[in-house]
Amino acid sequence: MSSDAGLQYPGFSKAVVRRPGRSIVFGLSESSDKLPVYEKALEQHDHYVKTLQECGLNSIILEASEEFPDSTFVEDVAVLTPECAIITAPGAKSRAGEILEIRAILEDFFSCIEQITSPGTLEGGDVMQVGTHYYIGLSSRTNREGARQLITILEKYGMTGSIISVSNFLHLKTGVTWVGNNTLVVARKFTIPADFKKFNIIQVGEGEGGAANCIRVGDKVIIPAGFPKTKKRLCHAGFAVVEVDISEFAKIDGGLTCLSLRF
Ligand code: CIR
Repeated sequence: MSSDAGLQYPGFSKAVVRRPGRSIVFGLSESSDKLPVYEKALEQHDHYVKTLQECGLNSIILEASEEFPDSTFVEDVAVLTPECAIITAPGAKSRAGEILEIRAILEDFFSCIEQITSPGTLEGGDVMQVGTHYYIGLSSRTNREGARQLITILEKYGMTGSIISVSNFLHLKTGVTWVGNNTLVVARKFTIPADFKKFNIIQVGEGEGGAANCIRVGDKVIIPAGFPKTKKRLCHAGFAVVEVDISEFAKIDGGLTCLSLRF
């Protein structure tokens, strides 16, 4: 496992995204009473997709689904690996139906599709890939059975997984993301487990909790706009940083990784 820690970040070439619908105002939220403004969310989403494209990803843009207010957060409904796609079993009841359409989309790109099944629950925001190893957060959305099923699937394809407890955060990747070069970006409230001691840790700046959820694409690290201290730390560590404003999505607990499935 430790040999995976220094691996190059995977060379993704594509991203699946789903445009937000007007129903985004009904998205689940634990952190704020503020409602996203639909028009602004659309604008920010366009800019997000453009940034992924500029970083070299071809985008597969799905139409909005009004039926599922949180469906723009496509990351939660699948875990994509180089060997297979795994359709998840969202722990949030209102999101369970989101998995149906995503399977049909992914069938065009993956010959092997697996599925997490009840009583297991798992959301992609709880899965952090580091090389061929996947850290799985146990959260209010992902249970031990869901994590166990995912580890069994990963092992079937020659990959590995292990469990990390998550508290204080919606998902594991709300508190920590891997940006390659053996480096994790970590929120200040995130309790660093012993398993993570082998990594270089970049702690986000004071008052910049939202900055822990970043995306590495090619040689760039995309961070949410408005976190200058964290940006400086990443630049200082040698990363090329690009900012994207996702303030409307943050109002309903969404971060940068949740808005795409990269593979
Ligand atoms: C939810 O609560 O499911 C959405 N409002 C936010 C999902 C964010 N997803 C993620 O961090 N992977």
